[in-house]
Amino acid sequence: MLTVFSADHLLRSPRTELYGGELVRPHESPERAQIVLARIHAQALGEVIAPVKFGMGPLLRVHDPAFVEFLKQAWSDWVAAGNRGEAIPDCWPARRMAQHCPNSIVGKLGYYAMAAETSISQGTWEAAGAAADVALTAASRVKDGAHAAFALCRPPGHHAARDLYGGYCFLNNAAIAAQSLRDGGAARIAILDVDFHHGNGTQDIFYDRADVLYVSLHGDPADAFPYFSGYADEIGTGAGVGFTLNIPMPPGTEFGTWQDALRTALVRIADFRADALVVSLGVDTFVEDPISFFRLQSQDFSTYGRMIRDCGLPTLFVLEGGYAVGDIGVNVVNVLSGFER
Ligand code: SP5
Ligand code: ZN
Repeated sequence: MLTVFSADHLLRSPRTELYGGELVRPHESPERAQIVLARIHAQALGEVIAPVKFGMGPLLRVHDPAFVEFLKQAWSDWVAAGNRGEAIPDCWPARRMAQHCPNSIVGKLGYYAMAAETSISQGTWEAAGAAADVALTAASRVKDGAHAAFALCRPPGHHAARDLYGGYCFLNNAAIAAQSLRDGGAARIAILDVDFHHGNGTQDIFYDRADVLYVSLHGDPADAFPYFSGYADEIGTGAGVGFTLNIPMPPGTEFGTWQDALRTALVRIADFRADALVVSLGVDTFVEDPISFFRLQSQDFSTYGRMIRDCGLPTLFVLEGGYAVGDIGVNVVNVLSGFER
């Protein structure tokens, strides 16, 4: 399988994550992508290429222009305002408050953030843009007839909505890629999100649409981030009713239960008759993941890679989460080689 990778992910290297009331070294770290890349080489998964630059056009197909402008300027505005640490919001437009975008950079951070753990740091915008180009380049190969491709994206994307960042995400790589496949002529795209967390951003972007099916398996939001999205009764709105499928699962979920949920997801995807499949591939379902509560073992990733292959659809894998850093390479490449087997 072809991999697309950009060393520009290294430009996203924040010092802080707000976690347990402390500022800790971020779980979403540069080592993650380097370890996945090393495993791809070690296992001879296939060619690794650099991305092509696509510019702003494809980003603006799914994101709000003012939000993208905010991301581009946030770090320099934050520094210009005299702040010494990394950029973290401290006030939000909560219930019954005004939904207006303020002038102040601190106000803007609260307006555009869906979570506060994600510090904005120097180079964040450049790395997020490179990750989107990685996804778009891999999508273009699938559009041109590749049976599959892997976008080794970092930072991840599935928590980023039309106009929200957070959950370690800034631009929604998978959604940008899915929309590019639609714009390239595919009538229907299915997105399968197997990251431990609900992809609130991807759901939000396609929630009122019948041309992009969003199916997610994740930790029950009653117990897990992002807490306010991913309940089973979220099924879409307007023309999109029935084109979002959420399968939340409780703490301690083992592979048997998860695999049953995947079968349900794959039946829905087959029924949808998609032209292509985008997989939001997070491996934070792993038993050793430090921030999650499913119990998948490394060999289970191979098993489900094969199950996804059995859909028989052209498939774009887009990297999302996975924080057991020592095992992330094995687990990701197990999915990809399980698919190729
Ligand atoms: C892309 C992705 O996987 N983003 C995940 C963002 C999760 N951010 C919040 C993590 C809070 C975890 N709290 C867990 C407590 C464990 N004891
Ligand atoms: Zn995740």
